[in-house]
Amino acid sequence: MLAQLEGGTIRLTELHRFTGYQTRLADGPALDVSALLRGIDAGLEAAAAAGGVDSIGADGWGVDFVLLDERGMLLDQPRTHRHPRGQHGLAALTASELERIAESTGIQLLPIVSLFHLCDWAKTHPELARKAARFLMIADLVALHLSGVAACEWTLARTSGLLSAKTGGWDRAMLAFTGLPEQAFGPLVAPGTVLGQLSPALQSRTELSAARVVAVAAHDTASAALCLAPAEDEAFLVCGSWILVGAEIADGSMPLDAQQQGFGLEGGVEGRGLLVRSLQGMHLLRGLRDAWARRTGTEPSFPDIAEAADRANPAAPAINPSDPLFVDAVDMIEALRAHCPKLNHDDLGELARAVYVGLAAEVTISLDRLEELTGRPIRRIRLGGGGADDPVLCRTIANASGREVLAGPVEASAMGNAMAQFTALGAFASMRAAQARGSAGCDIRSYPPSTFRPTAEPSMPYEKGFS
Ligand code: LRH
Repeated sequence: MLAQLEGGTIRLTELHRFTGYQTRLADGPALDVSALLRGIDAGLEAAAAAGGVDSIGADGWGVDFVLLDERGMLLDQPRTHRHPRGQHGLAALTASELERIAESTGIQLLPIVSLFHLCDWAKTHPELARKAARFLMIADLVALHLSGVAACEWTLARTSGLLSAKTGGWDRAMLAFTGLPEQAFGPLVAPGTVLGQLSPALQSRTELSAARVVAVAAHDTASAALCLAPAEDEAFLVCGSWILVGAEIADGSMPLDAQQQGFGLEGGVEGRGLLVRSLQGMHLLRGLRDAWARRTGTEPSFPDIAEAADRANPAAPAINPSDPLFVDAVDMIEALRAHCPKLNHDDLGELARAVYVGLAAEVTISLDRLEELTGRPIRRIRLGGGGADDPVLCRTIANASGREVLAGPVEASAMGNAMAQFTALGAFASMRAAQARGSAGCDIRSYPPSTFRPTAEPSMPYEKGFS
């Protein structure tokens, strides 16, 4: 994304979009790092063609990581957070160890958390684990590729389950759980830190001239929250593969009972805390589209799926999207069938509606809990990410929760990324100033709640999903 500052507001233009870096090995889902970095380089070439840039920052999804040896080579092909090893790592820990992890780190105990993946990997690869010289999250790896500087950006490191909620630094007891050498966990940097310059090798390869590489709020959720800038009586909702429901906690403290209610404390800019509940999100609809395409030979578009859901039988059941069955479903229609045999699996609209209504119900439960935890009424929802482009999702959430949804921008993470860079370059006096002005040009759509609130029964008690 190219970000340009015009009269104090940020304009984003897409330069290059790519996929193809997710792959599947015999043991489960993995990442193709070469494909990812090739895509990044193609983006840099597009930036050069567009006239060059002053700075570059990488943000990305949480919890996934790489391990490098002392020559900087990958020790193993990274698996994604959907790989079953996370569940194995979590299951091997005792209840009191899990309690200690939750208390020390403030995380939501989910099998996707890096800590659980590392525990299992180190146990099954003891030889390689001894050679681990550097642990990096994926956006940190991209920043290393760009700048030659290996650093762990703080908001992203928070998702690893390896930082102390109290000190904000690496928690040595958690590092010991992983079974990796402590030296592999290098310096932590705050969002807004200038890491260095674009490496000379990349400059010549991509024809992009010198630019600063900035550590932004590298966790995409933190970048999105920065852009969405929820007020005291608002929550943020970032709707991508995962749906993150949250509120900002200015002093970074964790309300009592937050973890029992399914929330974790994540990191925002300037040391702010983000009280977040991670729910399975648009990945369910993407999986449904792909499974439907394989079955029928025609790929429905997302607007087609949304429209079919809108017309579907309103009496059909909804799903509980937090069923672990959906995390790495190879065939989403089969997963929906296993989860809820009562659904008509030959009716795309009915399946999609079950997902929409289930998502909206989970979001509503989360918002109600968030109100209780923070003691603040939530009157509006600032919704960013791909879901902001889906009127059926926005309307269903507004109606189910009884709260106005303000949808947009779709590229909330990229916008937050740009805010951190412009602040680091001195164009904004502070992150708050960037938040106040930066996204003023964005198109925000309002979905007021209707007075009618759908009441579909969930097909599975909500407590049964991981929460
Ligand atoms: C959202 C997100 C979320 C999850 C992760 C897998 O994009 O960063 O916080 O932890 O992806």
